[in-house]
Amino acid sequence: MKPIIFSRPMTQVIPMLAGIIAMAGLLLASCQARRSSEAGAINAQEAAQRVYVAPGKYDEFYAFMSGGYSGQVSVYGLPSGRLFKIIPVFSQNPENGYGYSEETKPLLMTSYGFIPWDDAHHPELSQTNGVPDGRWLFINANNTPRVARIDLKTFETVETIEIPNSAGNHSSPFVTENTEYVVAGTRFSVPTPQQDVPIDSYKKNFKGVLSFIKVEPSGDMDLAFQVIMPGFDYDLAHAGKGKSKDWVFFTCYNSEEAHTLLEVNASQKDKDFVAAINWKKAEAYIQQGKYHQMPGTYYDNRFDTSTQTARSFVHKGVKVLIPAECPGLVYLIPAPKSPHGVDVDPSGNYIVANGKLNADLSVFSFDKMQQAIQQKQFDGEVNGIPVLKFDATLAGIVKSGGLGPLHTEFDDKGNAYTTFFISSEVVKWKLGTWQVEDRQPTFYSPGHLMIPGGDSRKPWGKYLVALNKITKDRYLPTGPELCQSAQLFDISGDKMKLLLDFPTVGEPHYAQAIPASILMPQSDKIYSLANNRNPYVTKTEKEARVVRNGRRIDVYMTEIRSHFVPDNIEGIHLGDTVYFHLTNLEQDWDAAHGFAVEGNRDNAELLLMPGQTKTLKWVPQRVGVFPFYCTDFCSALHQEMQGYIRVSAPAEQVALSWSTGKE
Ligand SMILES: [Cu+2]
Repeated sequence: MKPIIFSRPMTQVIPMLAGIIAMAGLLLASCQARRSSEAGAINAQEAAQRVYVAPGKYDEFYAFMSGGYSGQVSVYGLPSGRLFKIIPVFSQNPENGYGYSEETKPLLMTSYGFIPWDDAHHPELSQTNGVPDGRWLFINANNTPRVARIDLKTFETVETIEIPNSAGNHSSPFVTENTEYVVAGTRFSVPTPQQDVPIDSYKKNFKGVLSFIKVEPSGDMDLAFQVIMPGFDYDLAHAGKGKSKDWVFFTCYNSEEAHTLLEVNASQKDKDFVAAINWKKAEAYIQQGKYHQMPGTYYDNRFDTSTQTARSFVHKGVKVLIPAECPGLVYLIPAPKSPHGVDVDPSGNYIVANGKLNADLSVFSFDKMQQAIQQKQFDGEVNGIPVLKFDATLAGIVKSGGLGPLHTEFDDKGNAYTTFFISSEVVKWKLGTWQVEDRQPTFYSPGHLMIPGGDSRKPWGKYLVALNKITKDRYLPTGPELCQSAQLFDISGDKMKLLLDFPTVGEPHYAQAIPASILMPQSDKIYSLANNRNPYVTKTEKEARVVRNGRRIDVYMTEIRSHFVPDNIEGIHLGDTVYFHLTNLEQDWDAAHGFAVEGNRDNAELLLMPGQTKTLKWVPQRVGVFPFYCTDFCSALHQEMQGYIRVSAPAEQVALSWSTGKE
C-alpha cells in the first residue's frame, strides 16, 4: 500500500470561546423560562382526542426509536405514543434471550470478541425510489462501529456488520435512494490503519474514514469500499435524492484537527465542511482498480431465517479510495460553525447544514454546487479535495432567531422543521423563501426530530416528533435517573400544535416512522414449524431426546401448552455442559413459551414464538435436582409447565434417562 500523506488544511481562525460560554448561559436560562408544564399545548381535550386510539383500534404509524445507550430499537405507535416492542440489536436482552441464546450470540460478535452492550443512534428505513418501503430498518452501533439490519417482517435483527478503520460510528447508517448503499462515517479520526503512535501526532497519522456498505437485493450487507478523508470528525450524513441521488453528504467538524480540549480547540474556525461524495464515481474508480487494499479485520454476522441461527463471517482487508487520486469523487462545501445535521429536502436540491454554534441555517443548492464544480469555483483545497466557494453553493440563509440548530426534516408542503437545542424549540420555515413560519418550544432541548418519511422523497407530513434530551419536571420524579422523552406535534395546519409527551426507552437520538398500512400486512404471525431448519429442531414430541457426547449433553426438548417433553432428566454430572434446544410446537399467533433453569449464571432465559427453536447453554454448578419452567404465562395450566434436571457428582453411577410423561 502506498503511504498516505495529508497536508494541513487552512481556513480563517476566529476564536469562539466567548460565544460558547454565552450560549451555555442561554441554555440554562431557556430551561428556567420554560418551566410552565403546559406551554405550547392546545386545549387538553382537543389534544387528547387527536392522540387517543380507542381500545381495539390501531395507530396510524409505526415509529422506530433508537434506544441510545440501551443499544436497542423501540417500536411505538403514533399518534398514541404507545410502546409495542423493544427490538434487541446491539445489546443482550433478557426479555427474550437475544444475545443469550446460542442462535443469536454470533450477532454480537466483533473483531474484539463478544460485545454485550453498545450505543445505538440512528434508525433508517430502507427506501425504494427515495420512499421508505418497509423492507428493513438499519441502525448504527456508535461505540464499536457496526451497522445492523432488522427485518420488518419479523422485527428481528438479521445482520450486524462491523466497520474497520472507524471509531465512533456516528454519521451512520444512511441509505441511498434505492438502498444501494448504507453509508457510515467515523466520528473520531484514528490512526488508519490502527497503530501505536503518539496522540499528538494526530495531524500526521489520524484519518477519517467514510464507509460504503453495499446492500444486496436479499438485504445482505458487504463492505464495498471506504474513502480516506482528512482527520476531521464526521458527524452526520444523508444521501441525495432525485437529481442528487448519486451523492452522499457528510457534515464534518474539527477541521482544525485538534486532539485535545475539542470544546475550545475544534471551535476555532468560522467554517467547517459538508463533504459531498459522488458514490457513482466511487464505484467507477473501484471498477477501474484505482483503490488501495487496506488491512482491517471485521465481522459480518448473518442470521439465517431458515435455520433461525446466526453465523459469523470474518473478513480481512478493505478497498479504500484516496480522494487526491480520484478527481470528482469528493468536494468540500464550507459550512458555518461546527455543523451537526445535514438534511436533504424531498426535491433533492436543498442541502441544509446546521452550524450547531450558530443561529442561522445555511441552505445549499445542489444545482449551484454542480455549477460551481463545472466552473471550478474553488476556494483552495484540503489534501487534494477541492473546497467549493461558500457563496457559489449557498441557496439561502434562514434567519432563525433560535440558537443551536441541529436537525431538519421536511413535510410534503414545502416546509422544513429544525430543532434548536440551545433555545429548546422547533422552528418551521419555508423552503425557497427561507422565512420562519412558526416556532414552538419543546421540553427540553431537542436533538433530532422526526416526521414520518421526513428525510425521504415522500414525507407523510401529519405529525412531528421532537426527541428531547432533558425531561426534568415533565413526569413523576423517579429519583436522579429520569426517563427520556419524545413530544408529538400536529403539523397538518399552519401552526404546529403540541399534542403529547411520551417517555422513551434509553436516549431517543433519532427515529423514523412509516404508515402502518405498509408494515401491517407483511408482518409474520408465526415461524413455520415445517420450514424450521434449525439443526437442533424437535418437530414432534416423539423426537424429543437427550444425547450425551463426552461431556456435552444435548437436550432436544419441545414445548406445547402446557408441558415439556422431556420433563425430567437424570444422569447429568458436574463437569457436563448442557445445551437445552427448545422448540415451541405451537402454530397459533401469540402462543409463546419461555424457558428458565435455576442457577444459569452465564445466560438468561429464552422466549420462543410459535415454531421457533432456541438453545440455552447451562453449566451445572452444584449437585442436586434443579427445576426448569416456562416463563411465559401460556395457559391456565402454565404453572404446571415444569420439569427437573438431576445433577450428580462425577463419581456417581447414574444412567442418562429422561421422562416423556408416559410412565
Ligand atoms: Cu408455557
